[in-house]
Amino acid sequence: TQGQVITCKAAVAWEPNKPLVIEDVQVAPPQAGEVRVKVLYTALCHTDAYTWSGKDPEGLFPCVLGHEAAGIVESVGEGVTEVQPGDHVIPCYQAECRECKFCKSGKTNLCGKVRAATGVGVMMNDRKSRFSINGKPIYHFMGTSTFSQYTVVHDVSVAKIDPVAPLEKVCLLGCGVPTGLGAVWNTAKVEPGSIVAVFGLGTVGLAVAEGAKAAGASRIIGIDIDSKKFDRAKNFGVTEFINPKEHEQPIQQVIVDLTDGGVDYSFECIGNVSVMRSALECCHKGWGTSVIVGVAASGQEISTRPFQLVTGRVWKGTAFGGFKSRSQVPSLVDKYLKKEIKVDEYITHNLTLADINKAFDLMHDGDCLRVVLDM
Ligand code: NAD
Ligand code: AHE
Ligand code: ZN
Repeated sequence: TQGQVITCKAAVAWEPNKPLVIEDVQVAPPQAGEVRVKVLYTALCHTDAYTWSGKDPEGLFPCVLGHEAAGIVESVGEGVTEVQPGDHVIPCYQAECRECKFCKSGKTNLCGKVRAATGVGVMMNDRKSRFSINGKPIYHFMGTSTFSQYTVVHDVSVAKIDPVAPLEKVCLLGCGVPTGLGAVWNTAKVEPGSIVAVFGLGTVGLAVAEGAKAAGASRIIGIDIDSKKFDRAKNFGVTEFINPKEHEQPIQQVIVDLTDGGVDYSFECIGNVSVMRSALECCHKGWGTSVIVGVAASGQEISTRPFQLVTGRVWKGTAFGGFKSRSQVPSLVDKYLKKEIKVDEYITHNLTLADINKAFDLMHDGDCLRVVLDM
């Protein structure tokens, strides 16, 4: 198949909110600096649902969504040296070129090399898509487009992992789990003994709890409007639960009262701007730090009294938990193999690509964390 167009199945989002359609798509061979990957397993993340909804300013249609996956390199384009056909890989929506201003800064995991192209659904080389249906181009998404049996990614957007790792599990290390762990370890740098609040107990929030427990937090307060989430959350490290619906006072006040003035660290893992405010304002005066992890829709804005920051609270955000993708995803896979981090526990459902619309429906179900699709 090397050098040839591959025709395979992919779930195409033709329009916002319209059911995805399994189509025969043509996937062009990788050009210079590109890698064609046979995707074996992909999970669904709430960011896919967000873009599908039409609220993402970077959402372009028709497109192939998907960014949490694992697969095997099928072929590589000219000049690609770090991976070769047969390598097991995790596509990384957050690239790492190790050469740009961002990569060299030592201050961020964001990379500038291909971001301009991935934000508009094309590849960097010729600003065109590698996906088409009978000659009509279909946009890429987040530089990954994993809801396809084959995809083309930039070589700076693919992490080579230990071939021993079960791809049907480690696909989760492409987004949600690292995001939560890294928000705690890299962005907030939670110290032992800290009091932590986690808003939203989905995959990302539970990974925050897991990371906080590993970091030695003394209390991990989980906040969710669905009380059923608490039982499961205990297994991930949550020690106390609050349902804002069961309180008359603003939730930040409830938390401040429970913690002698506020928490040391808080994490918003929902994408709701009013919860982001609560998460900041439940932080302790003088040092409390709040990390925004959730993605809020276009047009939404955050607000608080500047006095909150003047008096020492810190507001931050994180993308992919601050992990440098190509360098650190392989180590996360190794940590999973050594049973130092959970992955299996976040998978609640397994389906096939043909059932992708059912998988999106399942995401609204309170019991659902990650659905993994066998491609
Ligand atoms: P999820 O839907 O599984 O989890 C959200 C949880 O929040 C649910 O348990 C829900 O019951 C709860 N919730 C909803 N409204 C609430 C409210 N008002 N108060 C308290 N709890 C509330 O989602 P997820 O897959 O865990 O993703 C969480 C967010 O993180 C999404 O916005 C996603 O787009 C974003 N995300 C960001 C990054 C990043 O790099 N920054 C990476 C992955 C995901
Ligand atoms: N296009 C969206 C941006 C969405 C966003 O913030 N994405 C996160 C990853 S979410 C993964 O589930 C991210 O890493 N952002 C950094 C980046 O470079 O995109 C919008 O709303 O505009
Ligand atoms: Zn995601």
